[in-house]
Amino acid sequence: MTRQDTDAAPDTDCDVIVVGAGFAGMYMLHRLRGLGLRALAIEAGSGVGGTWYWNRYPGARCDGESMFYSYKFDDDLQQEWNWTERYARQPEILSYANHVADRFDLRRDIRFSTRVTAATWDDAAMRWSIETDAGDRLSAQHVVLAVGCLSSPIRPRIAGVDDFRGAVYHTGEWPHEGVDFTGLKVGVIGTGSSAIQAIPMIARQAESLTVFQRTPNYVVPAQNRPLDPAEVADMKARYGELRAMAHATRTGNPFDINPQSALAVSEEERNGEYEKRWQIGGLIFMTSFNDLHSNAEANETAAEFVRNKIRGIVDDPATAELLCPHDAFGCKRLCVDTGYYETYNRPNVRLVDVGSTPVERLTPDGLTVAGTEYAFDAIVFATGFDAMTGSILKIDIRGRDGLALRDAWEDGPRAYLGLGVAGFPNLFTITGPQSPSVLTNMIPTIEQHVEWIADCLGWLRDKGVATIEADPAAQESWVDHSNAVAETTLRLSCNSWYVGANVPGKPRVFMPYIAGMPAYRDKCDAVAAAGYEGFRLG
Ligand code: N01
Repeated sequence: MTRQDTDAAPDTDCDVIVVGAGFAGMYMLHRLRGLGLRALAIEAGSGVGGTWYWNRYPGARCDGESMFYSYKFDDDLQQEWNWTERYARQPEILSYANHVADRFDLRRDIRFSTRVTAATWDDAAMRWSIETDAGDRLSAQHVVLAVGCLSSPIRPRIAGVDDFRGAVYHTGEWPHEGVDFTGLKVGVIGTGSSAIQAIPMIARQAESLTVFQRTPNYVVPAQNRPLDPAEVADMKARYGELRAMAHATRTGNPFDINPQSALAVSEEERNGEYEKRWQIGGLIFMTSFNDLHSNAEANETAAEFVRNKIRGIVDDPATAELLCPHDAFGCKRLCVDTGYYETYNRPNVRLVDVGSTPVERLTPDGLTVAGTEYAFDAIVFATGFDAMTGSILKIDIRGRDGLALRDAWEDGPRAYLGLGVAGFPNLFTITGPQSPSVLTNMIPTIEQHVEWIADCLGWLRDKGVATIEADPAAQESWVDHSNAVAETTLRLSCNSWYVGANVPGKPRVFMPYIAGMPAYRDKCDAVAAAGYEGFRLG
């Protein structure tokens, strides 16, 4: 839709427009109401839940532990909700999101099935005008972008996509009614977290499954299991203490962090530590030693441990070697599975390397790689997202003097604390670039941002301040610091979505802030305590 005449009268006036009604948007709305502000959330989906509304592929579940991947802001809420598995499945997380929406009566202030298309700052009025694909015209003093970090699905530009006569799916836009693959020949493109969860499930249904792998990933077992009600009751009795423990870690997860170097112990002791964590299951493997992300030699010990696991699980040696990753361990997001490697022992599953020879094109019957045609009834793109900036830049955002955010971020995103952007007054991002976001347990991290923004808006109102905007010098200094910390790690050494490498033409910038939540939180608190130091107040 085209940008409307900015002089036309808005149909709704608010104090704050929140874009998105996932876990970030829902809590933001709740806190804004608590401040007595008039707030409205705009959501593209027909329901709440964000990521968990869209990602309904078979096997979708969170790889953060459910007792911790949940809100902690309301003790009654965390006491009354009962998680049934160590890692919750997508339908359970979506039910939880709906429960939260009902419990706090959020839906009356959410406009569903509506996508924000443009937001324009009016310097004279000191307000934002917002347009949507439903033709709404809204005005607000502040805008909060709660659009999610992995919410803009991408399909690779492969020739002939429209030629294929079978069904095509993307894991991030899965049909609500589900897909029955029984008796079908299925191709899956991609081997990231989504594919690794979907592949074992699809393999059980399909007549045959062919996986097209460009880069193998490190995968550790979830060791998922039902939660015992007695265990849940015990954890709930100690929830405050457990949450505080998680809060103090870099990622906001309840991980036992080994303070030793992987190179300071014998090989036997090192492998014993890896084996212990492999058996515990999940992302706790990442904290086996303190230098896995900073020291290449230490990193290689973890990498080789996982490769040996793959060689032990996968029967066919050639397939096992193809599945062995050679990037630095943990450079790409570590994947957590239930039966992923075992799936390659099934007679109906095969792996095709497209790292050396890419998928050439889709044909009416399937796709071709290196001159060989593979015939399919259905193709699943598990090809990921334009992460962290994709959903923000889809909106035509214009700040002071008509500055387009797309232009301001032409060389990569630049934001102060991942919360505000110079040139864009009264605009906040939740879990935005240059904040810890995707490197942490997202729901508690969302809570920290929402609470900081709510406190800020309350403070501005009490002081009679109309505008707040990141100071360009403070922003540059924060971005430089964020980049400098990233350079001390091995995370820049591979082509991950963290650096935008999965999107052709996207500037290569390590987008999240990697120094961890405690350091980040202290900085945010100090900025607020100093009267929002580094922001210009008007
Ligand atoms: O996406 P991805 P995802 N030809 O970008 C491949 C979170 N998440 O949806 O590595 C062939 O990781 C691409 O190959 P390469 C989590 O943070 C969490 O799986 O770029 N292949 C890669 O293998 C995760 O990291 C959970 O070489 C192509 C795959 O597609 C993030 O979301 C569950 C290709 C994309 O993997 C994204 O995960 C799911 C091409 N042209 C997701 N283009 C849990 O909590 C791309 N690929 C469990």
